[in-house]
Amino acid sequence: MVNFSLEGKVALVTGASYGIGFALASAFASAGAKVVFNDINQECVDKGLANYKEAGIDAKGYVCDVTNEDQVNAMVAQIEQEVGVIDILVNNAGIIKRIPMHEMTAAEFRQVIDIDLNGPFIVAKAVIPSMMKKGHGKIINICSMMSELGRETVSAYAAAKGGLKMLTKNIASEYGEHNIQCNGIGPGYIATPQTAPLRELQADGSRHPFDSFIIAKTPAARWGTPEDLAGPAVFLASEASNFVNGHILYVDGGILAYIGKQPK
Ligand code: NAP
Ligand code: GCO
Repeated sequence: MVNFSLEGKVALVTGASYGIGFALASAFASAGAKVVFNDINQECVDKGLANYKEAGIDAKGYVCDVTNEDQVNAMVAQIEQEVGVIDILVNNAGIIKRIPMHEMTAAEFRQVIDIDLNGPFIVAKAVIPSMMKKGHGKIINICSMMSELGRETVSAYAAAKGGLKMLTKNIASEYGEHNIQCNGIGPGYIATPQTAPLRELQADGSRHPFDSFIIAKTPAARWGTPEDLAGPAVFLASEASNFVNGHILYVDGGILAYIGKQPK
């Protein structure tokens, strides 16, 4: 019997007050997991708690900046004390800066790398020792189309997400013998606050050019929703994927397979 259940598991999803993280944590709760999440300040955590309560989910929220190792270690210790050892980690927290590379400051570049790549390292490092003691664990890193492709203005983000793909493969390699599986999910273009600027209607009411571009590049001819990622995430968090390790599962509606719809 294939086991997709997360019953009795503790799942930490970083940056999960809303957006993709919220959808994944909600799916984990539906599969039986006890959900914990963090966000960067109490206001965001409180908003997240209200969102989970509205969805009928009893989640616990913690204030923690994933780039701050002391805060991360303290949060993990508090979760272990209050809820239990973390069985499933989703490194979801992330930012993007869309700036032409020759105009981007080194500080801006470093900030994206810090949150999108150093953060997942710090949080994974914090949860692995207890997973090793427990004899199992699941780590899911939220990668991107930019783990494989580049585009104008997202140099820092692509570098971070490309690095996150390789960090995923390295954690899989180093900890597979401890029955810890580390995989990535590579979402396509998903309708969340992070991509809202790319979907804004133009002054004349027409679609944003980038919106039309993504529709033409996606065989499904639509943007993804956070809920499109839920099933793949539950699969990778469950025992059904115990022999899947070091894999980046692209959930992109077919973007990476498609040259794009030819202009009429
Ligand atoms: P989002 O709506 O911008 O949400 C990102 C979350 O991360 C927010 O809750 C944010 O909190 C939190 N966060 C940012 N910096 C943090 C830090 N230092 N410590 C803790 N939390 C932090 O993004 P999203 O679209 O849901 O994306 C979630 C993940 O999926 C990101 O890693 C993103 O790169 C990736 N992704 C997104 C897409 C897409 O099309 N949307 C596609 C592929 C991959 P605050 O609100 O407090 O800043
Ligand atoms: C962008 C978008 C993308 C998505 C996602 C695609 O500006 O190109 O924000 O980067 O966020 O990462 O998979």
